[in-house]
Amino acid sequence: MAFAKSRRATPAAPLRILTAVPVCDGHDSAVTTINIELARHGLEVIYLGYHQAASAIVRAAIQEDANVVGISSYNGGHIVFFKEVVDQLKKSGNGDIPVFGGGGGTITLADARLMKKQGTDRIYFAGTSLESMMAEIKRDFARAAKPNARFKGDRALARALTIAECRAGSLTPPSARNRSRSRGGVSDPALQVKRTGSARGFVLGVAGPGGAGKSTLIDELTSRFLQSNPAGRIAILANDPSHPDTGGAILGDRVSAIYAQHDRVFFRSLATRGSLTGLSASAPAAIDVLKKSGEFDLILVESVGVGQESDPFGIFGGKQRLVDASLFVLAPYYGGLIQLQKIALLNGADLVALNKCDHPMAHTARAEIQARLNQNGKGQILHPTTAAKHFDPGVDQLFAAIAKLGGLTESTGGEKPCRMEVSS
Ligand code: B12
Ligand SMILES: Nc1nc2c(ncn2[C@@H]2O[C@H](COP(=O)(O)OP(=O)(O)OP(=O)(O)O)[C@@H](O)[C@H]2O)c(=O)[nH]1
Ligand SMILES: [Mg+2]
Repeated sequence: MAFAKSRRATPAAPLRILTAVPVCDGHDSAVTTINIELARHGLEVIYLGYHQAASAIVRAAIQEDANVVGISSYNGGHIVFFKEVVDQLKKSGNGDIPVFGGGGGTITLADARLMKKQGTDRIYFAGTSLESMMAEIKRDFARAAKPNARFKGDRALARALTIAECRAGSLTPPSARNRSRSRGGVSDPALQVKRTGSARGFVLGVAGPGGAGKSTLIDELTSRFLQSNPAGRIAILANDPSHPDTGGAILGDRVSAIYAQHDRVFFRSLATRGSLTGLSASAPAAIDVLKKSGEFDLILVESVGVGQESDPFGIFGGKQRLVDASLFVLAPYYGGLIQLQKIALLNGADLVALNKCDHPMAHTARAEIQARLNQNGKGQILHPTTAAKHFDPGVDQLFAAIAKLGGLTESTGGEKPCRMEVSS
């Protein structure tokens, strides 16, 4: 589906496929090839990465409300592994999500027959043309995203977000989009999930250039949240860009999300589907759904990698304000002083982090950015962070600042790793 060519007001939603690799034994290029090919054919690929347990794949499939799970396996053990994923999906009441995949020459015909009996939808063998495989996937795994009263817990929430995404459309003209947004408000029964309380949740928007470390930093902040709020739940809405030529997308923020495996984390990826704001057009409705669920103390919204002019969260008042506070994340290689002056979000962000402080340019960057913030005269403090390192004191301080703004319990310090309490 090409956004540029489509003129329909509400184009069919792209198929969302979750891909993962159980163990990477050196055969890492196959999943990359498959992901790229899927996106090239207009699919949204939620990529989980390597070394994924069956429970991790199942959790992600539920929260992402994936149409289908695709597993690439070259390390052996496929008969047991695929069965485990299928069984866990069924056991959790999500057996409607099919599981399929491939492993080149490592999965034999006899293996595939047995796997089919055990519930795997199908296996693609070496030699299958990529074109025919893509055509079959698009034909067989498309589905209408309808409300489903049987879905419980995270799947019910996930389906409400899917419906919000579909309703927001992509190429709808602004007037139609506003109508669809108001239809997509939580008064719409399709977007209501079982409420556990009144609307709540402190919403923090996280923006910054592509690759600055937003997702990694969010993951480290998640760890601090889990540690310091023993009963709280956190939601992450991770926006990534759709390709304007094909309509497909590689939604890759889960690759950095180690702590998304915790029971108290809800993680959902959103493709921009032609929206040029740095967020999916469904983001306002999605935030509403999460808030009205009453389940979350903190809701983090990651924008796509944004440029100098962007205002994804409406913090300058030109459009609806979507967040309670905003965090702008920069890496030390932003260019020079003139580039810093151009970045609008540095004027309005409540919090600013210079990430990748392990980089040789960080020292100079820190001085330049702090000077830029001083010129704003708003008392903005620069938080130096190294998100790639666990227990970074800069991330501790940043979390403390967020907790203060959001009325959350502050971290007790990063000396203890957060325990991964998972149910399966
Ligand atoms: C490239 C390759 C390598 C490269 C990997 C490079 C990399 N960075 O990935 C290198 C040279 C490193 C390598 C090394 C080895 N390899 Co090798 N390798 C291959 C080869 C030729 C292609 C794999 C590939 O990436 N294909 C590209 C994908 C897209 O195509 P495909 O694999 O044919 O998959 C099809 C479908 O299965 C499907 N598919 C695959 N995954 C998925 C996922 C989803 C979601 C979907 C929908 C579909 C799908 O898509 C394709 C459609 O045509 C395969 C042969 C084969 N075809 O399997 C052997 C193969 C997998 N390797 C093999 C072996 C033995 C090895 C080595 C042990 C060799 C050695 N003695 O050192 C090492 C082990 C690596 C290690 N442990 O470190 C054997 C495995 C035998 C077995 N039964 O286990 C194979 C089958 C070759 C053979 N016939 O003997 N290998
Ligand atoms: N050296 C170093 N690398 C980091 C740090 N934080 C993140 N990275 C790495 O930077 C790369 C990009 O990180 P992400 O967290 O995916 O960045 P992002 O801003 O979310 O990227 P997009 O969502 O694509 O815009 C990854 O390889 C991370 O491991 C850091 O503090 N130091
Ligand atoms: Mg990211």
